[in-house]
Amino acid sequence: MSNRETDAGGQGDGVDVDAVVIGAGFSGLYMLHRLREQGLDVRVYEKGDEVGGTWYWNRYPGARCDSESHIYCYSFDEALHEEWEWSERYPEQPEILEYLQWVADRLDLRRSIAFETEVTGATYDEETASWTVETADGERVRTRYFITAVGCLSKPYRPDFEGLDDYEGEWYHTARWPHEEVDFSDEHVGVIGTGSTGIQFISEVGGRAKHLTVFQRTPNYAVPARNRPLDADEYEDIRANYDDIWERARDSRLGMPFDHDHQTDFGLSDAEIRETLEERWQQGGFRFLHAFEPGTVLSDPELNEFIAEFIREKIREQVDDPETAEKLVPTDHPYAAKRPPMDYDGYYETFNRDDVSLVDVNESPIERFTPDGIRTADADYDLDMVVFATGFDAMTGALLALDIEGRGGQTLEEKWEAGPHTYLGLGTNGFPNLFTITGPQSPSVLTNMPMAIEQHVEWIADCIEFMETEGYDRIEATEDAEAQWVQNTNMLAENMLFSEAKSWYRGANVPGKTQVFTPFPGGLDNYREICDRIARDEYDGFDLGRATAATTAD
Ligand code: N01
Repeated sequence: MSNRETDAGGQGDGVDVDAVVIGAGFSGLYMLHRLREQGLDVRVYEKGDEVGGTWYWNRYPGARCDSESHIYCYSFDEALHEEWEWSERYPEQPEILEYLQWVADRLDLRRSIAFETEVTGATYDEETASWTVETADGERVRTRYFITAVGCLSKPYRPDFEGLDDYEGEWYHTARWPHEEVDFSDEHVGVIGTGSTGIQFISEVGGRAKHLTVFQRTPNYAVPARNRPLDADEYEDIRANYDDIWERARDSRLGMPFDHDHQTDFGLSDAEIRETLEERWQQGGFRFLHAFEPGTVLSDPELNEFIAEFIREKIREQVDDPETAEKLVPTDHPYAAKRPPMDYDGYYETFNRDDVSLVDVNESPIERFTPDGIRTADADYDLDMVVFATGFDAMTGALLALDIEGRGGQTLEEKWEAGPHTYLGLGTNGFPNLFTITGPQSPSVLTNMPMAIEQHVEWIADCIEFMETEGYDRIEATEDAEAQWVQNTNMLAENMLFSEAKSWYRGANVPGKTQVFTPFPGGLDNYREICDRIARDEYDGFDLGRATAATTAD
């Protein structure tokens, strides 16, 4: 294999760099590291002025990861988890950001990253099997491999409410939170949205603001996280068992090393099911979802409804006012058919405070912003500040924003008009040498993300090594393999309860977006096996070849 790492100059075969990676979050950093280790010359473009990706942008009060810290990190380098120590069971945003900054320094990654550089376009050239990537500064760089590491939840979605321009208060989106501290103490604050983000924000800011008004459209099933500091003994235990922890996480449906108590509820009495759920409720977090095998929870309507009812009762117990409690109880979708959020600081109890109130915008829709606040169908709310916790144009938004043009001048936007079409979420027919880390139709957001990211990065790195060794310079998913993969993903989703929720998993949160279930719901363990088999079969379902120019020269 050629060692291509070069000084500033160009590459022997006419490209400027071997690989361009977009994004310097968990995926981009590891991709850069792996390819550099393989001797490739890699350039990373990052829009922010620091590494961190999601954890750079999402710095709203209360931002924390719902995956447990000891598994929300890289597993590929033992030294990294020997040297780093998390302070709490669930890591807070500043600590995750610090971790990624530390990794970037520890692996000397920064020298290959162009910060504050937005990629505005990428075009494929068939003759040379290369991509030309353009940045907002007008830089154009030619590369063999073009790898997106832009994250699944990185293009914020803000509803287009009438009158926002005339609103005289301050407003923020949680995913673009200012770097300076925002002082709520004297403010009447409104927050729109009660997804994972809204719930974290509300728990944190309820009681800190003079008054907090929560505008809720759909109530959610929030399960207690049971956060706490990690003590030295516990940490020692984690370190001593890391090999086993990683092996179990890799070999699991959700990328988490948790055992489930029961495969199904078959043969269990209601009292036994309740006892299991109660124990798991005390453990908290995603361990609750593992009371039963998560795939069963998401495909057995009766078991799911039993669990949903268990949570509804728990919500009612926590909220003093029965009318408010009923508004907070979800009834329109099965448990976990939308991403289940975590409750860190007594989310439901926040609504027992006099300085927090709940507005059900299903009953009384938001009509518009006024100069003083928000007008719903029933009332005007005077607000000094409004926070949009309204989520993301998920899974495809950030990819399509790159303005990617593939073979024959077809854009990715055109190709995905009826929803994303990929093979394994890694490649797309018509877009050779484009690899999409955690792309649509891969497990991504249905897992503990670092596990899914590492699997993708390693698969891509191995694929590139194979190409370099075998003398290929072009790889492209075939139309047939892609069609089958899309059909397979859709079929799996239709047989699960996901289809019963209007979620961002299906693009239902963004008006006008094509609605199709986007992540691969068959489990990270099964997905990994499929990807490994495809690699062993010399990339079955992909066309491997040489650039037209190279073929002609032969
Ligand atoms: O976004 P969301 P999020 N009028 O789309 C409401 C990850 N995450 O940022 O449900 C009124 O889930 C919308 O209402 P509805 C995690 O994967 C991870 O909270 O569509 N309301 C909903 O309540 C998560 O799932 C962590 O009816 C409107 C909310 O806004 C994903 O990010 C932490 C509205 C949006 O919820 C996204 O979560 C936080 C309108 N016009 C987040 N439009 C970790 O732990 C939207 N809403 C890693």
